[in-house]
Amino acid sequence: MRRVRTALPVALAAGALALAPGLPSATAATGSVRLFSPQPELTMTIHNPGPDQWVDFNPSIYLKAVGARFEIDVRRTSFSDPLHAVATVGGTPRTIPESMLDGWQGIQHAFVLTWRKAGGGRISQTKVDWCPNEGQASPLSPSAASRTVFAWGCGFNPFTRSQRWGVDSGWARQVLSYGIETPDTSKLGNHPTLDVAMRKDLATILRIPASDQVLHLKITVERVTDPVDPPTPEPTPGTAAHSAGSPDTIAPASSESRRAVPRVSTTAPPADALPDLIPLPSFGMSTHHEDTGDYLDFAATVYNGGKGPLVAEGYRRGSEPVMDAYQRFYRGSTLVGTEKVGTMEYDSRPSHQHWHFEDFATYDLWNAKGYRVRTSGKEAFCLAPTDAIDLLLPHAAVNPGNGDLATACGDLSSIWVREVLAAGWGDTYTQERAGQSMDITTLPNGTYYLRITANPAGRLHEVSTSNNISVRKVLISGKAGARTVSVPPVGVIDSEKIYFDQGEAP
Ligand SMILES: [Ca+2]
Ligand SMILES: [Zn+2]
Repeated sequence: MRRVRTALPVALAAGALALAPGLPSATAATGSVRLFSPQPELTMTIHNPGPDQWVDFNPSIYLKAVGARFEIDVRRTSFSDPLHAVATVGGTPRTIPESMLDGWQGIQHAFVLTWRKAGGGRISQTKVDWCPNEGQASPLSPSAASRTVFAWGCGFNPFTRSQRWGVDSGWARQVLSYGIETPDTSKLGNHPTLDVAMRKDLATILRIPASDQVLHLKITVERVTDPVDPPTPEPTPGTAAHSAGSPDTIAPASSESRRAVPRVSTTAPPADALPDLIPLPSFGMSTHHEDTGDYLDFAATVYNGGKGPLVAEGYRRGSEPVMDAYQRFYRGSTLVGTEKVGTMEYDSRPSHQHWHFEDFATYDLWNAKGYRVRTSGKEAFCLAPTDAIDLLLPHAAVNPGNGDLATACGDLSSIWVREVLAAGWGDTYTQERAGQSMDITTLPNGTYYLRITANPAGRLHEVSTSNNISVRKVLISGKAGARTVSVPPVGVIDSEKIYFDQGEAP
């Protein structure tokens, strides 16, 4: 079962912002970052004022990078080291203390929001955490690069190793939009103001001039009563083609005609294009009772710490639910090698219904005496980059959504699939059902070791297989029907607190 992140609530089209960039030439030589609002005068709409009201308000605050890329690099050298963050503005690196970070999730209390009545009296003040990669990113002018290099979102895997956050030169990223906490609306009146201030020590690090550290927004509050039963709009004739599944998003049938099976290289795969599969310690441990059994549930991440993407392609054997799998090697976007690496099989279970690469990882439970007491057997996946694990690796794909090599897991009608795990990225699966989790019904209480082995059959070509096993110490206790599990931290990382506090429900 794949863990799915919550989607960006509001995604504005990049072209929808009418900005007049007017880049100041005085700062262009070294580069700078600036907070700005394209709409300093805003409307807040309170729908159906009263106990069932809802508030429509978007403060629309952006951070723009002028003249140079703005970047914050965060890394953890080992699981026993603290986070180390360096912000680069205009080419000058500056350390951000770990105490300012909200773990891998961004900057703690980055913005202070102060609401005032029309006369100036303060209504409320709140502090807002900030993931610098979370808002909508937009180019400021046609001369900016057409795509952002930064991935969407900050880190959330407890064993993340490095992250890159930032704004490309000539781009802006929304830092506050829908979803901010608004004060008691009965205290707002009709014309409140909102001051948005960056926290002072952060503004100093980012070299934002004092005059730019606070944005002053004038707000008009509008109260409306919506119709009780809004009629469902009838589809307008002629617009159906623009709904989901629009025919113009589906490639013409002719391009999906049977592909020739790739020619296998006669030379060894190029060393400088190899991936490196590395499992992280398992996390998100819990137990559940189902029918007459007790089960150990966990999440497992295998990431690619290598020099090139892991690219596996499947070519179907006629009408069988089997594909021959080939590993392909890329230098940049150039194909530089192909090897045959086993098979892919169609998984017809309801939550899958796509093609799985076989022999990607195995999960085993070992006891304290060194015997393997449980195995989950062969774990097959549709590989995909779910977690940004080590984006400061020299060959990491910072934003793999930018590239042409994307995962396509296919369906029962597929004759070809491609599954990709870009360098720097991990694929996390949670095991939480009978058949996926470990059956611990008859295991005595005690100390165990949960082992994840990547590339267990050694079919995939990679930089090294010496780093293909991770081990997590697991303490099992409780009574039949109510078993419990606990895990000691790994180095300084209390993964369970991080995982469950984030509310990252599987
Ligand atoms: Ca490896
Ligand atoms: Zn699947």
